[in-house]
Amino acid sequence: MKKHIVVLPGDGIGTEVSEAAKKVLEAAAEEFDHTFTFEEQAIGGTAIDRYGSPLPDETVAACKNADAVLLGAVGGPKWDQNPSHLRPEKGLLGIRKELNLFANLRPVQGFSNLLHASPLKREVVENSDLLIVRELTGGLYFGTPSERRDGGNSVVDTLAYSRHEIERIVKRAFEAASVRRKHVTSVDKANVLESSKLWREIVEEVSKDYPEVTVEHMLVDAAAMKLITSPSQFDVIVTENMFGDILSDEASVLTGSLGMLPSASLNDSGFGLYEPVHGSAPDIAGEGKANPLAAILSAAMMLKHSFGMNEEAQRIESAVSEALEQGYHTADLDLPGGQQVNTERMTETVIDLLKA
Ligand code: GGG
Repeated sequence: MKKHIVVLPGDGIGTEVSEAAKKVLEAAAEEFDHTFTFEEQAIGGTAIDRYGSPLPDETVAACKNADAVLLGAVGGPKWDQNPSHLRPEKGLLGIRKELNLFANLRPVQGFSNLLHASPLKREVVENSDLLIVRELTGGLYFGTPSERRDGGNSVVDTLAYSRHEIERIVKRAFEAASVRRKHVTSVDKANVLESSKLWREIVEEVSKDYPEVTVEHMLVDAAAMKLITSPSQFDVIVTENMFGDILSDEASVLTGSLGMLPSASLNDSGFGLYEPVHGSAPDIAGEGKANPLAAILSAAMMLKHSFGMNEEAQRIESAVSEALEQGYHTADLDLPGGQQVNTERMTETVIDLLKA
């Protein structure tokens, strides 16, 4: 199969981890006789510095012509004082909106020999295997107006959702649950927010089309607590944009490191952008210390979700698992007795095991 992939390295460790994922995709293509072509484009702070925009038109056009997009990370202190239209994050939110990537899938699955890498007790982390389905193109991150008023002394952000936006993400979650353990936890703040009340109503309506899937509603504060005290009670969590952003970072504690969490952001037709959940980690950028596994696992998600290459994706996931079993790990993971390696060596190890 021939596939054209646009790579958006972005900022900080984004360049290092996207390069690692690209190398693994090249190795998978070679192993399975596919032809993957890659085209690099700018996004985030790097794009601001180079082109004066966090999301240049050329980047959007290239992504629209691609079969899939691989992204590293955006952001960094260099651009922290920029006005909001020149923030790196504007590029990431913009590309999600441009490509209509409303469904963000964030699987959280522990690897057996990383159980003690989590600060949580082993019995809490064991058997945690959940999928966070985060709405990605609505809510507070996109609502207007979002502005300062009264000479900067007051501020407004808008949390807006339409029925259509809620329905399509909730359906995605039920579809996902129906091929997993058949349980959906819908997370909201319906005791306070009007948007959450509509969210809850729609979840109830959609659930009628999936009688085999059980559903429960949970307030976001309770969900935040249960995620790290009894994570095995969750199968699929569906929630709005900001709650999903926060809960998935929290859930990374279950895997031992934020550097282990991959994600897929999909539109209606299976087109997707794939990126690690972590950000640009400016404190370690350029030092070769970054954990490439979240980006590599995101590449595996690309093969599965956008290209239907399940065997190829499985091979990458097994190679990652095997590398960790053999004790290889980057500095973010505490694996006593294992071998701490840099980004490049971790990537090479995965590639060697993929080809073995
Ligand atoms: N690879 C993820 C990334 O770059 N995250 C930085 C960020 O701005 N995240 C906000 C979000 O994911 O909504």
